[in-house]
Amino acid sequence: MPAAPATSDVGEDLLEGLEQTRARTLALAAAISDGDLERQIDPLMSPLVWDLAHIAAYEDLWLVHRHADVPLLHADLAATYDAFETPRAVRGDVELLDAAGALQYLAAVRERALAATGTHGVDPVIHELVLQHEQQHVETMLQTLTLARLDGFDPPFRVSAPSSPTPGAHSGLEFVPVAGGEVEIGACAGRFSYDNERPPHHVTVAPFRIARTPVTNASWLAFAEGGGYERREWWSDEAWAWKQQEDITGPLHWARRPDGSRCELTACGPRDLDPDRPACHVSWFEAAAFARAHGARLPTEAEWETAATWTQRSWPSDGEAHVGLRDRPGRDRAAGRRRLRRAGPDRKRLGVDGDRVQRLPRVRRAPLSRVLRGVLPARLPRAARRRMGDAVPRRHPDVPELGPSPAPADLRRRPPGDRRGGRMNPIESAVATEQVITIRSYLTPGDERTLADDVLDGLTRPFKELPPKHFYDTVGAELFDQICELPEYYPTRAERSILVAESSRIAQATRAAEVVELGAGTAEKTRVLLGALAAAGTLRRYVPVDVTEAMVVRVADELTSDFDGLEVHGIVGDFERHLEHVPPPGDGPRIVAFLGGTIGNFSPGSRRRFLRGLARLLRPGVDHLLLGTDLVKDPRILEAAYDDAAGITAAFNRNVLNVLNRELGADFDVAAFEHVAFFDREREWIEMRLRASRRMSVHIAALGLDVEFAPREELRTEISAKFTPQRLADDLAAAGLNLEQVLKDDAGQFALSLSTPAG
Ligand code: SAH
Ligand code: AVI
Repeated sequence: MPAAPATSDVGEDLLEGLEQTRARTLALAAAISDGDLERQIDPLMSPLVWDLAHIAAYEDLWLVHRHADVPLLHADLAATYDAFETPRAVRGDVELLDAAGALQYLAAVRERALAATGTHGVDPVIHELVLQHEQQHVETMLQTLTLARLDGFDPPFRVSAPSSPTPGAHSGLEFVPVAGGEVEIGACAGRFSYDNERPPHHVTVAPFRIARTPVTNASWLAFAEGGGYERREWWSDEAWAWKQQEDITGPLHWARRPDGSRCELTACGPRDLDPDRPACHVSWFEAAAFARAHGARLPTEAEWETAATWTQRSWPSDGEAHVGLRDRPGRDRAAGRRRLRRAGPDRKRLGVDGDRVQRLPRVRRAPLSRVLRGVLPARLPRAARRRMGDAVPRRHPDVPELGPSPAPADLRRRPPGDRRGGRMNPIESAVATEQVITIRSYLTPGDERTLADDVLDGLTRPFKELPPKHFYDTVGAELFDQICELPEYYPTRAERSILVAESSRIAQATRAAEVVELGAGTAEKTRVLLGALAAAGTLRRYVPVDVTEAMVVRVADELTSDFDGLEVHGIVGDFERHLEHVPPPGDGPRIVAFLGGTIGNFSPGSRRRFLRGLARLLRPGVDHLLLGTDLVKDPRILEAAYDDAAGITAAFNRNVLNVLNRELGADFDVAAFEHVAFFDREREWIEMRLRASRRMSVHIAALGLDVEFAPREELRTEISAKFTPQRLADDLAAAGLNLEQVLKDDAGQFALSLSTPAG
């Protein structure tokens, strides 16, 4: 491979990378005392001074000695700092340079390396190798520091993957289809890569689906809390034996606080689990169990590489060196060797920032790159995991040499409480660029009061009770998603089957231009209806209303991607209090959809009041209410749906106590509450309760309240009313709605009704 002049693109890029990486190495060293640098923190790891001097020795060997044929600076140190001659096991016992000596060695070698590069140019392979080597050692040092858990360690850069800029918008379980076919994998010649990645070769990959973002802590937490580590059937024999023997109950650095909640032990000390960060430090066994629990499997290497290297192999193969570079606009890609997926302006790169993303179902352009931009900068430029692509360069505001800065302000998580209605907030400004999306949040700081009021009111009653809307934090929303997939939980499938069978007729009957959906959640089933309205050519706007902001943002993202030209006006708010903010109907008829049987979560009196409020959003004879109601049936079927064998509903139920612990500083011992679900045959509703397994006194700090639980005392968390045709007709009539059609699934388990206000 010919050397490139240092002034070429490649040369500049590599030299800049070397410089940035070194700044990072030095910043890390500066954050640690000499004593901690010099001692062996963990018998498995090298003393940190060994890593530092080894970086210098390696650079001297390759960039100076091998590249420019100049003798080593310290031939006497070569053996000590050769990874094979001095293996980890003995590095704590041999004599090493002290901290100052190691830093000096680094500086002296760098000077020589730059001089050698000046005379001999940049070698795209060797310079990249040295660069990646140093980056790996920064990671190794951070691993050591994670084991050390030094008091007050606070490096001037982020040491773990940052959180998603759109909180809750991704779970790591959103799958995209990849067509497969004959693809070329392996590393191209002329660029540095490890020998296990070469040579390039063709494999045939069957079509598959793959998650498009890393699995988040929220998803992993839901898995762990939902019994993921206890469910034998998700683990292979070998994995189970390992898990039992090692007593594995979660990712490596997760721990439990005394209150039972989980936290993460980082190099900077214990931290709250960030729900939006990628889950880290799990073994292959755990990852396989997680995948199985989600009806999936881990990808093969060929699948992963196919999905992750969308355009990588489409770089010129004319011998020109583009080592490890991101594609640049205008660079000729025509000579690409990849057969099936020639990169083009309309193709996306999965897992790679910065490029255009094709409109695929459930994949959006801007948010994907936003999320990845949030995730990628934690890596050093051109870290060994090059397949994921390079970070968009963003400089640290205070220490420019330290590389990428945190996400720009408009993409950062909003501070708690900054959720004023009507004002442009960061989420709005982030999505407003799409024009077709508007999202307004009506949850104000006062909404914490609503939770507090509900808790004060509900837990001081003789029969304790909480309203179900507080189930749906990020974890709760994810658990509800899992409930919808459970074999026992039939309502979602039944309602979906009605929509699949009847949506065209609903579209013909309503000619709706807009769908307002209350408690939209993931709007999974709504897509079927929207599809039919789009096919009928009437659909213009979708207005999801949900108390979970992340759901509204995600649905807006996904649906504008799925439906060309669809306008989305999202409302983050409480459908019991914020319906006045639903925009007036545009041109054309409107459907107000209230699906899933959520109407059943109201008590009978408030149910009718609520339906009356909905009727006010509708114009008689023009607009329709599309209401999903679960039907009365065999209590055994009903009770199984709310007390599933996998324990997901139990985890969903208990999660409301986690919400109280987190939001109100309560100290519920969550595990000490049993999940109870039964069908009240007289009232014909399901009740979910949490039963105290022993006497308990719970302190709720934000309310200055102590709540006593007697042994076996129960707290009602949800009712879910089931309907007879008569009850449905009576409720609608009482709300001034004329029932036009009742549609049922084949098994007669669930009903969808269409009604319109009486004129
Ligand atoms: N419609 C979806 C989701 C049902 S789950 C389906 O049929 O599968 C109930 C949804 O309503 C959740 O997304 C929850 O966040 C939302 N929700 C519950 N109470 C709410 C309230 N008071 N205001 C707004 N949204 C609410
Ligand atoms: C959202 N709602 C209709 C669900 C139901 O069935 O009442 C919530 C739920 N609770 C337990 N499982 C599902």
